[in-house]
Amino acid sequence: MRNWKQVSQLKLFDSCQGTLADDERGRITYTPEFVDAETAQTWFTELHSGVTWRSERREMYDREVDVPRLLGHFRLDPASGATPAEIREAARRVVAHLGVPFNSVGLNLYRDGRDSVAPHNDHLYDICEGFPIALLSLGATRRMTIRAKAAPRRSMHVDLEPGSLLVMGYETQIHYTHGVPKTRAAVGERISLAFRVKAERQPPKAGDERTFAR
Ligand SMILES: O=C(O)CCC(=O)C(=O)O
Repeated sequence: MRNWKQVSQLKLFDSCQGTLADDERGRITYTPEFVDAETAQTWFTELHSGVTWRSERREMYDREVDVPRLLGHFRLDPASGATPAEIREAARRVVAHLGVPFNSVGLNLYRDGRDSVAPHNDHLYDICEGFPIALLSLGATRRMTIRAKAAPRRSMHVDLEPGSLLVMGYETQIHYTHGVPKTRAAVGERISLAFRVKAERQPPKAGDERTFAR
C-alpha cells in the first residue's frame, strides 16, 4: 500500500484513484467514473432544475452568516414519492456497491468557486457508528482537502470529478477533517450527494470537531 505522503504528492500531479487511506485512522477510497459521464451529466441537469434548493444561515462565533452553498435533503428509508428518480437510482447504485443501508442523502450545490464547505467532520452523534459516508459528485470538478487532526498531520487533495464516488469510513470522521475550499479558478456548478446512515439525534461524542457556518 502507498503511504500517505506518496498519495498526497501523487494527487498533485496525477489522477487519484483507489484506496487513499486504510489504517487505524480509517479507510478512504476514491472511485472515478462510478457513474458514467453521460449519466452524471443527466443527473446534474435534472437535479439542478428539479430540486428545491434552499439557502441557510448558520451561527459563526457571535454572528449569523450565509452557508456558502445551496442545500437539499431526502430521506431514503424509504424514499418518499417526492424524491427525484435520479436520487433513487443513485442511492440504489451506491447501496448495491457498498452494501451500506444509507437512509439519508444530503445535497450540496456549489454555484461557483465562491461556494465552499469549510473543513469539518461529520458530527458523530448524527451518523451511525461503523458506517461510512459516501460522496457522489456531479457537474464541475472541485478539489477536496482532507487533513489529519493530529500528528502525523498529513493532507490529501482529491479532485472530485463528475461521476466519482469518495467513501470515508466512520473512523475518518474522528481523525480527519474534510472540506471543499473556495477557488478563484473559473469553475462551473457542482452538485454533491452525501449518503449517510443517520442515527437518532444524540448528544455530541468526544472527537466531534464542532464547526459553524461550514
Ligand atoms: O460536497 C462535498 O463533496 C462535501 C460535502 C460535505 O462535506 C458535507 O456535506 O458534509
